[in-house]
Amino acid sequence: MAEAQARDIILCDLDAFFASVEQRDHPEYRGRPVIVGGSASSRGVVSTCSYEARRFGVHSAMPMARAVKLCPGAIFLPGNMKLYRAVSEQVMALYERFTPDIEAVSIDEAYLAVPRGEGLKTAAKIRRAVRDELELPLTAGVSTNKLLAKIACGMAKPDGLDSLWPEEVPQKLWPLPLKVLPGIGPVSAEKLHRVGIKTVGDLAATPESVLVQQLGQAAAAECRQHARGIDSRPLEPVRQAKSFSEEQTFATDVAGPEALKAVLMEQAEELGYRLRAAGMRARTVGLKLRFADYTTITRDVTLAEATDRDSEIYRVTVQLFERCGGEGPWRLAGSRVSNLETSRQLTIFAPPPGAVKEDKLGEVRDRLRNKYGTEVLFRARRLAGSEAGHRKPGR
Ligand code: TTP
Ligand code: MG
Repeated sequence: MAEAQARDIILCDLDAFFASVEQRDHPEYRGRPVIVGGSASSRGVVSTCSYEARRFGVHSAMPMARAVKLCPGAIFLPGNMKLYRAVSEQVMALYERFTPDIEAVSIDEAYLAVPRGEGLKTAAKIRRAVRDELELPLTAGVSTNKLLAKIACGMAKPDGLDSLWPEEVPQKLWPLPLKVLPGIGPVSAEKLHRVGIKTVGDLAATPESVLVQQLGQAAAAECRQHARGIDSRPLEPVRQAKSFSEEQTFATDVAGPEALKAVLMEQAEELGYRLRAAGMRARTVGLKLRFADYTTITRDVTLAEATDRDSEIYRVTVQLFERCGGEGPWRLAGSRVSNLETSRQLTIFAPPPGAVKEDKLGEVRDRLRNKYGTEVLFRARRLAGSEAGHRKPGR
């Protein structure tokens, strides 16, 4: 616990995440109510909505049919999970520049630990970086434990930053209604209201025996701790991805080696991008091929140096292809990078000639892609035929 006490905890939570991504990518949606979710006709529910829509009473998990009634003038969107997952990866990778101690708790929410005293300063920098580089609004709450960081974040929403230190609990937390405490849902709140407990301060002052009658032993003890701002849960760092892969089953078998190589080029660019977005490099690069008769081969090579460069991934998959790809035609081609390490473990060797230039180019490409999406950039060398077929990205 000594280590936990020496750190500040920041909770970062993007505002109206899916809706904000849509407003970022479609300027015409900005300032307007945007509702993302399933369709009303198929009994869909709201995933999330912009703050403009929240003013009409729309919220997550509400039946879409009700959202349509409350806010008929909104922009209704089905959402794009693949895009939101990719943006989430970028956001998490950005956090890694500020601290290695990150626990992602959902697609848009993560706890970060930083040295004691640096929480507010770091949170402000992170908010600015997410705003400048990814053009998304982020709210951050800072304290010395997860519970208070989470409550501080709730107080600062949207697009804000706030702290709630343990010594401020009586003055800032106790006047608030019970629902600000995670774990107190509408049912528990109702039970406590019935015995006159309305604020967090009321809860903190109630003898445990009274709470046990209302909530049961375990919940009663936890609620009393929470009402006093006490939370001993440690930060549990996320497990890193072990590999990234891309594969394509072709609509019609690919016959020529050049067309197959164009597919590998596209996959190398995708994998390089995903590695860089996650701040990682791969030591192993692999190739998977399926022939017209369904025979499948996989081969890989472990490199002397980990890489996140498209050209290096492509060089290795083409080498494997030339060695064991046979004559074709091919039904499926896949590329995979594994044996991942974080980019912070920098190479002690000088980069090979041309690498610096490519890294700069890669950086520009990544920025453009972050801004305008996947399909905007591709190398002229790619053949039109390689776009056909079914793509399956994986971890
Ligand atoms: P949240 O962080 O809970 O919500 P939010 O980011 O939309 O809004 P805010 O944090 O400002 O209150 O959830 C993150 C995303 O997860 C959200 O954009 C959509 C998705 N989600 C659902 O699909 N269904 C749900 O019921 C909830 C709560 C979220
Ligand atoms: Mg959010």
